[in-house]
Amino acid sequence: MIFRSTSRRPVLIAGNGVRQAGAAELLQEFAAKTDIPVLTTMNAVDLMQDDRKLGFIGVYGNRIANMVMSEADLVIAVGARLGLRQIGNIREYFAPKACLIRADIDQYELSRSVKPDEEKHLTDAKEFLEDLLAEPVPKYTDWKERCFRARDMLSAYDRTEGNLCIEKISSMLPPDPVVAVDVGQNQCWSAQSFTLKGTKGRLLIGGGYGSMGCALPYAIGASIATGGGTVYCVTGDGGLQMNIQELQTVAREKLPVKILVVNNHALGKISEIQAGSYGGRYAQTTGDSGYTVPDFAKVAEAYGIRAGSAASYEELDGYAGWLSDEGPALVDIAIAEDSRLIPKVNWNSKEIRPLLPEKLEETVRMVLSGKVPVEAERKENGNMDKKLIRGGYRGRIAVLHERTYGKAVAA
Ligand SMILES: Cc1ncc(C[n+]2csc(CCOP(=O)(O)OP(=O)(O)O)c2C)c(N)n1
Ligand SMILES: [Mg+2]
Repeated sequence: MIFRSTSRRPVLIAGNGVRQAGAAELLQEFAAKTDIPVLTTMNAVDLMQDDRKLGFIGVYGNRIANMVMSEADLVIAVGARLGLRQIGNIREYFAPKACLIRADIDQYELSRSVKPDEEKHLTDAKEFLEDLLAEPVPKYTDWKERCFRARDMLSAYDRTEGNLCIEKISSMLPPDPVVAVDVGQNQCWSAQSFTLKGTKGRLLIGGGYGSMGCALPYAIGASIATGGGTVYCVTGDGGLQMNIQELQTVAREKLPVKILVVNNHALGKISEIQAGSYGGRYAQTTGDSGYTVPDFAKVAEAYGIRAGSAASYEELDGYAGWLSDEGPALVDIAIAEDSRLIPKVNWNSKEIRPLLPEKLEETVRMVLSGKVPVEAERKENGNMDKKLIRGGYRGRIAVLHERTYGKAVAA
């Protein structure tokens, strides 16, 4: 037996190894059969999308995913190497209440322990999931519902302009889209905020390789591999400038690659570090410190690609037709130079910054830990909302209130 039936709050973390092993469908089957919440790593975030999405764990992971991890009492990690970015630098803070079971095909990864008493399975992810599926695992519907309820309670938080831009793009894509993303803030916003419709969509992410400029070649490769299929390429302005010559390949091959430049006119991921850790001493990362960008629409047009600029992601509606037709296209979407990447699990601590309002944090944790019956929790939310509205959170909490109650009524 792999599963521990005494567990009350189990989760499964799926890494990209699940897809590599051809077990993406088995994963869906396992999730549907057991109702065990499935979290992912950043590279595997496309394995659990649509209304099944709780998000990915780790430093820039979705807040709800990291909060669920901290309440889980059993973590089964499959095809996820659990590297530093996923578990943080203080191992005791990683899933502090949980027993850990790891399944990995790479002996080297397993030779490194994440928890002293972890159980390791050197095995193929598909075989492991098949074995798990054959076991009499109880159904965890109540726990799963709590996780999703907590997710909905947090849905008004952690949405910077970058997240909103990705949400907008995401809402305009057809079911099961193929999306290639680049490196930097745009990558993390994409992993956090894409919600792909359907079960077969792909987010092609370079992950730990961190190779700026990968998105456009990924998109070209994916389009050719699917017989000239439509592929969406989400890239930063810096990344696009790394492989901009590939626009010629897109034009020559007439590939339906739709390039969406999330353009903060900055090497945002680095300027953010310079802001936070180097006292705002920017160097070659922002307009004023020696980094500049060309007019991408004009550049694309010079390559013979249809192109336009959007002063804000809200203007993307004007380009809806371009996103669904046969030809290549580029839309340069402006966002603020100082748009930030949140939330972030603080190094050396378990804090997720920015901190949530204290009462909300407490309520979400109580919902997850099962200490609050659903009815009491609704009441609690009502009280909390009133308090926070007085505290000046009106806009954000109003959304929270509506969503929490909207769900409750629908249920
Ligand atoms: C080839 C390469 N050079 C440098 C880096 C370091 N690096 C990581 S993110 C980043 C900035 C990316 O800027 P941009 O493409 O505009 O994306 P943003 O973070 O602004 O979304 C840099 C320089 C890298 N990952 N790869
Ligand atoms: Mg940028």
